[in-house]
Amino acid sequence: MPPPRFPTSGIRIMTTKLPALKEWVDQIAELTQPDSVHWCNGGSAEYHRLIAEMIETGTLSALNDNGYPNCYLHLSNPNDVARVEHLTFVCTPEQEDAGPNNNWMSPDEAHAKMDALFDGAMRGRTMYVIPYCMGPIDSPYSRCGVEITDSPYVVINMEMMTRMGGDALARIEREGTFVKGLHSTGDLDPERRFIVHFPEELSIQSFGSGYGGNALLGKKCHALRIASHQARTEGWLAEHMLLMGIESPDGETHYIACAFPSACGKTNLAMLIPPHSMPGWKIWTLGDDIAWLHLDEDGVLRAINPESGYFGVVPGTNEKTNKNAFDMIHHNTIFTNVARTADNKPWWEGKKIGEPAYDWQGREYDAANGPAAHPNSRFTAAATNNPSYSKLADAPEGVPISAIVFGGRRKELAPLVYEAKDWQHGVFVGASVASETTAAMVGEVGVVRRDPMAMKPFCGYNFGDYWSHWLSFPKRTSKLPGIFHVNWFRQDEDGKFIWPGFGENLRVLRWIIDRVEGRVEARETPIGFLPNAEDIDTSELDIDAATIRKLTTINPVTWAEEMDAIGEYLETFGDRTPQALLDEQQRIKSELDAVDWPR
Ligand code: SAT
Ligand code: MN
Repeated sequence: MPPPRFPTSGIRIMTTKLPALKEWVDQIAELTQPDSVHWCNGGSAEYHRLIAEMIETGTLSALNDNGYPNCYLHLSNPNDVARVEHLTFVCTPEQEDAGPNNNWMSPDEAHAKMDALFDGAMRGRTMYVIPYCMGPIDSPYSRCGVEITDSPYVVINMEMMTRMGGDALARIEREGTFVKGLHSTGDLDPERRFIVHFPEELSIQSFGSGYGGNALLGKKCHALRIASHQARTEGWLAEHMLLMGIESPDGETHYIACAFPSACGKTNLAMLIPPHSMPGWKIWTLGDDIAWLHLDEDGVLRAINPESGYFGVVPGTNEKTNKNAFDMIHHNTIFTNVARTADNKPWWEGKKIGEPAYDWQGREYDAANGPAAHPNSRFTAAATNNPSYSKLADAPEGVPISAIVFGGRRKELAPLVYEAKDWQHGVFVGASVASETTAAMVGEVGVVRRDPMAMKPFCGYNFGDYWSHWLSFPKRTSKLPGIFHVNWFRQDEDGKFIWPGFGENLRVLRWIIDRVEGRVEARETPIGFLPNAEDIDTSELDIDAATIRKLTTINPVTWAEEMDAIGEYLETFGDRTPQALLDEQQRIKSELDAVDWPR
């Protein structure tokens, strides 16, 4: 065998028995011209060596060992701190197949553009080859990929977020297929920044950004955009959902999957600590961002979390809002774009301890420059660091799902919780989710936009076809879970949240489980089943009856307007919109106009 054409970085020379993988890696090295190629094995020696190298180059700095052992801080280029939806493309041969929900470029144009950007892009850099597995390494539901990147920051994040290295490579070699992800930070020029997906080719190319969702290609690019396409052809669902187990005092555990848009509290809900008034209840976290849902042989919907770590929003995390996360990020954590105290500890708005000396751009802190930590600053931590980690997160067969919960950030309109009448209505509820935008993506914050199933930025194909796929499940099983909608974010006229949220949300999840188990009555309204106010446990809460009533009733006039807006939205998908959703919209609209339903 001839010697490798590119020198390796010397720690461990790995290559592969799989010709398709070897050829692809060679071809990318030829195109990008790195100084060296490093195959990542995912071990802790590799992790620590990369950390040491990054500290040396200034890409990373160590935080105070006293209080934050094994914690590091990375500061991004200030122009590169969030996902860039306007620079993200789905490249299907036909534009219709990407749908109005995606930016589209023809595959030929995208390849030409990306080849030009990647040409020689890794000169002077090391090219890392990261074999990874999304999901438990021995699960039939898991899928593998290989990310090639020139960013050591990406490597250490992928190490926490995915099962990466030798075992993943062995599975890839066994199966012979993998998703190809190519990434370079390029020169971080926003004018030369593109994240493109080729679903038919099972490949992703990302250039010009080092930020989370743009650069950790296993996450949104693979586990949602490419996987949603695969899921459609293979009969499963790849969703933007947290996954959690809720154990009652008598030891009964229900698993639920909840879809909320980015930075709407998925991580907080997934790891919540039960309120004082609910002794004996326990929460088990399986995932905080992505769930893959499959029907098993018995027709039961089961879920796995394809990830193995969290890339969570830091600001607002404290002992009260999320004690599990707060404790978890005191060790073995990578912080991105937080501030620092004078004694080199990480600091963020809402931490409630200490004060900032340096902001997220490394400048001396000055309140006139805005928040000390970037509003979308993040922590990366391994899931096993979480005190509420569920060992079933590693179970190859996943967990059975009792309820699917949709939600968004709505200061008005949407009640605290309601239940869809059946699966078809539930798909309509998911399709009509709207939420105020957050700092997780570049753009204006606080604007209400439609975000069906919290998948607006992540569905790799036409939403019309996606809804049809969701609607096809009752043909295959009679054991589907209940579908619900929640809204933790209702505000009063002064802009104050009227529901306490955080751990108290368990009170609402309890109602959901009681509904699933048929243990509690509800009021049937045109939009679904609403709780009777007395069935939401408010013991030990400082909340009055009028507020609870407001949270559990709907305004028929504003809801009729909402139905018109949903109808208009659905029509933007033309003849791809399933008739069943239009029927639901019509039914609800006309029922709202009638007067004889319980308000
Ligand atoms: O940037 S990520 O996509 O990883 C986080 C998020 O926006 O949900
Ligand atoms: Mn997310």
